[in-house]
Amino acid sequence: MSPRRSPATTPAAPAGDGQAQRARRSRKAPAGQGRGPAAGRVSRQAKGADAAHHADLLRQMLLIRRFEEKCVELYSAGEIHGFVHLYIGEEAVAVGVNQALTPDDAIVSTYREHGHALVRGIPLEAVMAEMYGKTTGCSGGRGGSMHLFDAGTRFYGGNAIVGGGLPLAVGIALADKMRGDSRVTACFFGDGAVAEGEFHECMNLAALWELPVLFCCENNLYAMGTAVARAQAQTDLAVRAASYGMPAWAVDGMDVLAVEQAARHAAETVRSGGGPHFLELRTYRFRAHSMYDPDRYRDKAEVEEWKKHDPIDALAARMREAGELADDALAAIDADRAAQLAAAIESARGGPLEPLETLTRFVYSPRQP
Ligand SMILES: Cc1ncc(C[n+]2csc(CCOP(=O)(O)OP(=O)(O)O)c2C)c(N)n1
Ligand SMILES: [Mg+2]
Repeated sequence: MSPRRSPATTPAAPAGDGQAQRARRSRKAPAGQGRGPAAGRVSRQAKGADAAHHADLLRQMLLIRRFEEKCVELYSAGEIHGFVHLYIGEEAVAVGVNQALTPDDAIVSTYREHGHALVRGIPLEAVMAEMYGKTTGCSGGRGGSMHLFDAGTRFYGGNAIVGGGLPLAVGIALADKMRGDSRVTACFFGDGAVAEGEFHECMNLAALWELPVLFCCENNLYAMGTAVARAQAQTDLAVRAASYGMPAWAVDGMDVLAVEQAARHAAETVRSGGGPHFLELRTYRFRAHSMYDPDRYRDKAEVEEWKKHDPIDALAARMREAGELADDALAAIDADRAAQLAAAIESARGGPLEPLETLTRFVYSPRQP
């Protein structure tokens, strides 16, 4: 079955009967996502700041892309094992949303979380070592690709259960609210999670208790081999969330600036006590579901069509047009990334494996006095 939506990305739009719901909760109407910087004259200084910001976004997306391309090589060479789910094509989502978060905020993600972990600031060496299952990895080598974790940066997984991160995020947000902290928990999950019962329980509780959660649904049109249109009666996923009385928006997830703008607006309202906010980020994975997946459920032509909307190429083109990207800039960033990755791989290869004697550590929590 072919998906109902074409790659022509939909401009941001409120979902469902959002107006009435927003009026009831007396929240401000969301800004027009997808618009560029404020119209009118832009000073040279502001232009310079924009250029530096765009370069930063480009570097972050390239870090994720090059990291994962390297993972493919290492996996094929038998150096890393287990399940590996690539985020290639979806980088604008993690990078754009992270712009709206502070170090005090929390992130909960899925098994497709390399990008979220890297932009959150978990050191590249610790992420790479985790891919190798070494004790120097961010999860002590016990998690691997699907279970990256780092309490220090408030990165609470890496969760392999579809929809499993949702109740965690709601719980973290409840704790923050009870403590009176003005923190946001950004919860990333796929379109597949929307079909889970816990999705609806979590939407309901978060809206009912006005919890500070930014729900980020990464709608890449497929849950493994099942197209959204085959599994969901309502394919506008933001409409599902809007029915719980929270502001819910669809955003072009291939446009990092549109994602950033929407996330900044949403995070601001969440942080100021406005309750949860839902973003449906319309995106696409260029690679198969995982390294094991032969990818036979979608047309090659569809994949090629979406690749024309590559978020990295799109930002680079925009920067070139604005005179913000020198001809050799991409090559220079890539050279930097290659050197960083080589060092991280070297360090991961040399890291120790967990010794057999301590293998069952952490299986049970120590007895409390
Ligand atoms: C509760 C549960 N059911 C089934 C699976 C098997 N499974 C792993 S990934 C996946 C698809 C999820 O798709 P989606 O939520 O759209 O995320 P995406 O992989 O597209 O990022 C499924 C069904 C699982 N891990 N957990
Ligand atoms: Mg999906």
